[in-house]
Amino acid sequence: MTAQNVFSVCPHDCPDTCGAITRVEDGRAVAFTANPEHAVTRGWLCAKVNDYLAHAYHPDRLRHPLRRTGPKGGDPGWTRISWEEALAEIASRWKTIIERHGAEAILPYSYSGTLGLVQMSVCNTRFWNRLGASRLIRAICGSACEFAVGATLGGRRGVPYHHILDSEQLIIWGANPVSTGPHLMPFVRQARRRGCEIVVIDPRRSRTARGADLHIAPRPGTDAALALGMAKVIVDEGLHDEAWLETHSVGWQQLKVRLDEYPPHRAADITGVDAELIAGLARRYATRKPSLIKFADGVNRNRNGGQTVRAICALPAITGQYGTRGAGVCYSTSDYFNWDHAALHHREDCPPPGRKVNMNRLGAALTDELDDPPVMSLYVFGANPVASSPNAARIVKGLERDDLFTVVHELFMTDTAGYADIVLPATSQLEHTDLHRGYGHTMLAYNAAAVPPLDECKSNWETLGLLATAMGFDDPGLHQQPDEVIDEMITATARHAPELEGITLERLQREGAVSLSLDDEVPYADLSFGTASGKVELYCESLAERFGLDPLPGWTESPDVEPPPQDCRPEDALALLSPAAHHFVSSSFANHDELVRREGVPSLQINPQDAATRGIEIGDQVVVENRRGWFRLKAQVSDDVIPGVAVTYKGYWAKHHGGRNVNWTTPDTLADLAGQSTFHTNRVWVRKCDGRGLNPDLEQ
Ligand SMILES: Nc1nc2c(c(=O)[nH]1)N[C@H]1C(S)=C(S)[C@@H](COP(=O)(O)OP(=O)(O)OC[C@H]3O[C@@H](n4cnc5c(=O)[nH]c(N)nc54)[C@H](O)[C@@H]3O)O[C@H]1N2
Ligand SMILES: Nc1nc2c(c(=O)[nH]1)N[C@H]1C(S)=C(S)[C@@H](COP(=O)(O)OP(=O)(O)OC[C@H]3O[C@@H](n4cnc5c(=O)[nH]c(N)nc54)[C@H](O)[C@@H]3O)O[C@H]1N2
Ligand SMILES: [Mo]
Repeated sequence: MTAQNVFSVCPHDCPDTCGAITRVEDGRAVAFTANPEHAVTRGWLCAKVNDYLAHAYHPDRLRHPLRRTGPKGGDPGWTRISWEEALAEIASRWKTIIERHGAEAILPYSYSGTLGLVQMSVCNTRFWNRLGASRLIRAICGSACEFAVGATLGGRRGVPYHHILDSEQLIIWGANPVSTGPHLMPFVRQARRRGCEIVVIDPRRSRTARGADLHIAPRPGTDAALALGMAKVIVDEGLHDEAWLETHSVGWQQLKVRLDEYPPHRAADITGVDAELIAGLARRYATRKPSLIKFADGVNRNRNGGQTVRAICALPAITGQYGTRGAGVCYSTSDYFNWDHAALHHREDCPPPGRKVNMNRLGAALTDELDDPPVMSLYVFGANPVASSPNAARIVKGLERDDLFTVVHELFMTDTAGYADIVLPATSQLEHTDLHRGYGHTMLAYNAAAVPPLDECKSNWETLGLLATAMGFDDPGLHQQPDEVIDEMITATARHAPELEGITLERLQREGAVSLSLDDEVPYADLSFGTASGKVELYCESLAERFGLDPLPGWTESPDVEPPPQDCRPEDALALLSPAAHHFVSSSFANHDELVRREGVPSLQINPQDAATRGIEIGDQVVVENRRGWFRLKAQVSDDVIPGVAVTYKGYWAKHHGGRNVNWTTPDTLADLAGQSTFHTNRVWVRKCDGRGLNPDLEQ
C-alpha cells in the first residue's frame, strides 16, 4: 500500500479559508482533517467540510461531458459525449457567434465555487480577456462593503482575529460568524471570558446573537441611522477625539453638521431601536476602549449597503481608535496585498476589453437589457445562479431561450446545469492544484492535487486551456501548469508587495500554510491611510464623482421598488431576510442528504404577532410572494425575528424543494454603491397555503 499526507485547503467562500491535510492511500483520499499548524484553523473544521470526502466522492458527481437531448430546464435528458466532441462543439458555436455578433455576445458567469488563485482568479481573467468576451461585474456579495471601506480607509486591512483578545468591547454588526466564519469564535469567546463585552446588531436573533451580552435588533437597512445616532451621542457628550479627527480625517466638520440630523430619538424612529439603548451603546463603545467592530457582507446586501458601511467605519475615527491594537474594524484582509494585475490578466495580444455586465442583472442581461449585442452564449463555472442569484424567475426565462448556447462546468447537476446545452464535469479541490489566501486572515496556503481526477473530470484551468487550443489561442499564459501560474503570480506580485517576502512556491509546497510577512501588524498603525488624502475620508469626494453618492454617510429610505401584488396591501408586507444557512455555503453542500437533514426543511421564521394576524401556526405551510415570484416554506413562529421581518436561509436547491427557492422573490435592483446586490431589500407577502398549494417536500 502507498500512503501519504498532502496539504489541502478548503476552497469555499468563507473568511477562514482553512488549512487541511488529506490522507491518501492507494490513490484514494481516506481522510480530510484540519491542519493543526494553520494559525486560524487550529486543528478543527466546521460542520460543512468536516466530512469533505462525502463531497468529493458524492455519488452524484458528474463524471463525463453531457449534451442535452430534451427541452431546457429540470432534468432534460442527456447523452454522454467525449471531451473532444464537447470542445469542438463549443468552439464552433463560439466562432459563429463571434462572426455574427462579436465576442461580447459571450458572457462568462462565475463566482464562489472555489476561491483559488488559479481555479478562480486566473480563470476569471486571462482566457476571457483573450477572447474579448463581456466582462462580468462580480458584485453579488460584498462590493458595496469593499468600495465603502476603500473609499473611507483606502483599503481592506482588517484586524487579525487574535487581536480581539485585546478588545474591551466587540460589536458584531450584521455578521453571523458562528455560521459564516466559525474560526473567529474561539477568539471571541476567549475575549468574553476576559471581560470583553460582546454586542450583536442584527434584525434577528442569530446563532451569534444568542451567545452575546447584548443583542440589538434594528429594522433591516437602517444601520446607517443607528451608527450616526451613536455618533451624535458620542459627540454631544464630548466622548469623541477632536484632535484625532482634525489630524487624521477629512470632512470632520461636515460630518458633525450631518450628525445633527440623527439625534437618538430620530435614530430610534428609523431603526425601531429604543433611544436609550442607542445612547447606552454609544457611551460604552466610546469608553470601553479599545472597542472593535466586526462586520461582514450581510450588512451590505440592501439598497443602503454602501452608506451603511461608510457610517459604521466613521465610528472608530470619531473615537480616535484606528491604529490601536484591538480597535477599528474587522472586515476583510484582502488588501494587505493585491495580486499583480498584469500577471493576472495577461492582456498582451488581447482585443479591447469587452463591455461590463453586472452579475446581479443576469436575468435582465439574458432577456431584455442587452441587445447590442445580445448575450448569445453563457459559460457558467463555479457558480449556481439559478439557485443563488437574485430574481431567479427572470434568469430562468433567459436560460430557456432557444437561441442561447449555455455551457455549465460543474461537479453536480445543479439547478443551473439543468438549463445547459453542454455540461462539463469539474474536479473537486482534492483533484486539482491551487493557492489560497483567506479574506479573514493573512495566511497563504497551498492545495496540492491529492488524487487523480474522477473519471473524465477536469479543472477550470485545464478546461479553459483546452478551450483556448480549440479557439486557436496559443498564448503561453493560457497554457501553463498550475504551479507555473502560482510561481509567476507570486514572483510578479513580490516585486511590489513586501508582504510576500520570503514566500515562494517551493516553501508553500513544503510548509502548506505560510503567514504573510507582517510582524503581527496593527492595521493603520502608522495612521496613514490608502485614500487620496492619506486620511480617513469621512467626506469622500470621489464617491460623489464616481457613483453620484452622497459624499457624507447618511441614511435614506430605500424600499423594495416593486409594488405589492394584486390584492395585497403595502402595510401587510414583511421584510424577508435570507442569510447564510449553517450547514451550506450558498448552494454548495445543499445536495448532501446529511447536511440538508441537519439544516431542516426550508422554513420561514416569523414573529408571533405577524403569524397571528395571518392565522399562521407553527408547522403550517405558507406561500411567500411578491411581484417577482413566489415559493413555499414551513412556518416557524418565533420571536427570534422582530415584527415586520421574516427570515429564511439561502442555499436550498430549487429542484429538491418544489422547483423554487427564496431567490424567486429577491430583487435584481442594485444598491447605492458599486452595483451591489440587494437580497435583503425584499418585500414579501405571506399567507397560509390552502389545501391545493401544499408541497409534500415540506412535510418531513
Ligand atoms: N455556513 C455558511 N457560511 C458561509 C456562507 C453560507 O452560505 N453558509 N456564505 C459565505 C458567504 S458567500 C459570505 S458573503 C459570508 C457572509 O457572512 P455574513 O455576512 O456573516 O452572513 P449573512 O448570513 O449573509 O449575514 C449576516 C447577518 O446579517 C444580518 N442582516 C441582514 N440584513 C441586515 C441589516 O440590514 N442590518 C443588520 N445589522 N444585519 C443584517 C442577517 O440576519 C445575518 O444574520 O459567509 C460565508 N460563509
Ligand atoms: N437569497 C440570497 N441569495 C444569496 C445571498 C443572500 O444573502 N441571500 N448571498 C449571495 C452571496 S454572498 C454569494 S457569494 C452568492 C454565491 O453564489 P454562487 O457563487 O453561485 O455559489 P454557489 O451557489 O455555492 O455555487 C457554486 C457552484 O460552484 C460549483 N463548484 C465548486 N467548485 C468548483 C470548481 O472547482 N469548478 C467548477 N466549475 N465548479 C465548482 C459548486 O458545485 C456549486 O454548484 O450567493 C448569493 N445568493
Ligand atoms: Mo458571499
